Amino acid sequence: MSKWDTSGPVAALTMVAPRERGPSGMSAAVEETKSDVIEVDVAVIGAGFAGLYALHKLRNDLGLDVQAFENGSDVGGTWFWNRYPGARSDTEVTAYCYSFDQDLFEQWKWTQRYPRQKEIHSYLTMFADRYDLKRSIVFDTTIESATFNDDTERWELVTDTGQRWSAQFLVEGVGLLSSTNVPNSPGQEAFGGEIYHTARWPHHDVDFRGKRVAVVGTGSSGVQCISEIAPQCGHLTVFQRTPQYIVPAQHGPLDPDLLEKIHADYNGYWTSVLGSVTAFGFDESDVPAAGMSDAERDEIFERQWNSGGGFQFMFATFNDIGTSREANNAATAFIRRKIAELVDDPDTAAKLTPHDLYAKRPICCDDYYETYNRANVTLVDAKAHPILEVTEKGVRTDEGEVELDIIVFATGFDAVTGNYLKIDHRGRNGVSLRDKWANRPRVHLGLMSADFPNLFMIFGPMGPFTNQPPAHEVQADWIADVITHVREHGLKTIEPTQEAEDQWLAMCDDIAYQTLFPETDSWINGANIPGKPKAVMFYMAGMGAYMDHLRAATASRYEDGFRTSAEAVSV
Ligand code: N01
Repeated sequence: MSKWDTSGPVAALTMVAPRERGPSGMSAAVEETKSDVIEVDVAVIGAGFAGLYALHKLRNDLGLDVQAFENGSDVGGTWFWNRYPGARSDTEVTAYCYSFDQDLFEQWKWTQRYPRQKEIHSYLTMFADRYDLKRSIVFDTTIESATFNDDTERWELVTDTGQRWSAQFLVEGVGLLSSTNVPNSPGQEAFGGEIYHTARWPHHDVDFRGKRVAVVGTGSSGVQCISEIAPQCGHLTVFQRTPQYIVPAQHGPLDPDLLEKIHADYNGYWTSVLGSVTAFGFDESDVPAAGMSDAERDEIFERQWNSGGGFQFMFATFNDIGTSREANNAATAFIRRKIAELVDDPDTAAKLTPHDLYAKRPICCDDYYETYNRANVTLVDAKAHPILEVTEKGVRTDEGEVELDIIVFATGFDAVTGNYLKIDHRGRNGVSLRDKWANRPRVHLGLMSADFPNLFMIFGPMGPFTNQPPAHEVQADWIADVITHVREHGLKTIEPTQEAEDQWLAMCDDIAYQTLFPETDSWINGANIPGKPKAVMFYMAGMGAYMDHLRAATASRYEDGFRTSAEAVSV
């Protein structure tokens, strides 16, 4: 049983189970040399989609000595932690997987269009086994600090278990959406029932039968678990702070025609995925909604509503929903009408109806609005009536106490920067990453930060706002090329110049402010975390355009926008 299995409220609340350290997950060599510094070529942090591929690429393809670290007790990253009821990918699975190995793609049989957590976790386990990755991963281990030694020009890592490692290169795939956001309502310790966060779900089944359950939060995690828990429990109370626009997923078996199309032209399929804006694998629209009649628009929205998908609704219908107020208003008006049609009680429908822009990460979920027609579901407007305290029996708002057996926090993440800032990174001359990013994250190409040589962030801040697995592969391949370049040219370090980093940031801002995304508060711009600076954290021009920047850096053989160790010494 995993050490992360939690059965009581306190373990789940603190999100840190007591450490039961033992030899499991740690190689004998590591056990023996715990007090010594162990030297490797590359340290990889994280064993999710990103870390596993980076480990494979750098160790198996490049032949480097690579050690990976993972704070979970198994591979999977997001798909290790997010085991809540209803957890599944909302990206069509043919694009939510690795692309580099066609045999792997052909051999692994996905069962559904949007697979559940268990199936994706099995896929990643199979991937780790297929490429013999686990022997290079230390599990149950958190990197606490990463310090660049100016004399040796290597990274020195210290783990929470007291191990010390030294690596020339540090590759971090620590997760865009991994560092949990847990409300600190007073009284949580006193609650007599069970408390869970969706992203730290226990490994055992939670029995909802006959129970009074609350779900707090209605983002992607919340809507999935609300739809799944409602039919199982006694009574469900949903605490919704901000309503969102939710379209159906239209789950079902994988479309055999799509599979056949991919088999017929495997490389062509992935070229089109990587050349698109979202890298989601569907045909994006090149038609603007602005200027079309309402009837024409509604016909297209209706067709998409019936074929499902959140990104599809935003990007396959028209090409200007994220940029044009007129197009955005047309989309929101359509969804608002659907809510009114689907929800029986007009007061509940009114509470579920958003009035802001459709400019958060789009959500899809089947039967979401219909769930509120169930007699055992109550919706609370948590903006008007926030949870004031958790009591022994439930939660208290200004309307009184709601008695509960189980509280589920679906309250999201300190996204994008959260896990990077948990590690005490010190770059050249002791410069702290936390200080450098105090006002906003600063990362060139979403991959490297000035004064932090040889440190690579897969899906770091200022990277593309896209489907992740294909983008991870692209970034890890680019990192592998940079590392090869450094080694083949007898260099010791490489890092972006300050000028290049500043230019990248300015360009990301410029692009983002041409969209509507900065105008709504969400994890995309850090606005969901109290006190976190609100800032653009993505390159919003799409995957195809992003790849052009990576190709340009490679084509310049890292002359443009980078400095290497010899230059660094003389600066
Ligand atoms: O988190 P969120 P998420 N009291 O930040 C509310 C990916 N993902 O875990 O909007 C009461 O979107 C908060 O309210 P508000 C995907 O990229 C993918 O759901 O801040 N409520 C909001 O309703 C997704 O976008 C998949 O006012 C509080 C909710 O909690 C990203 O992860 C599945 C609160 C948080 O929504 C994040 O999704 C799951 C408080 N104190 C996740 N604090 C799939 O592929 C926060 N909230 C399907």
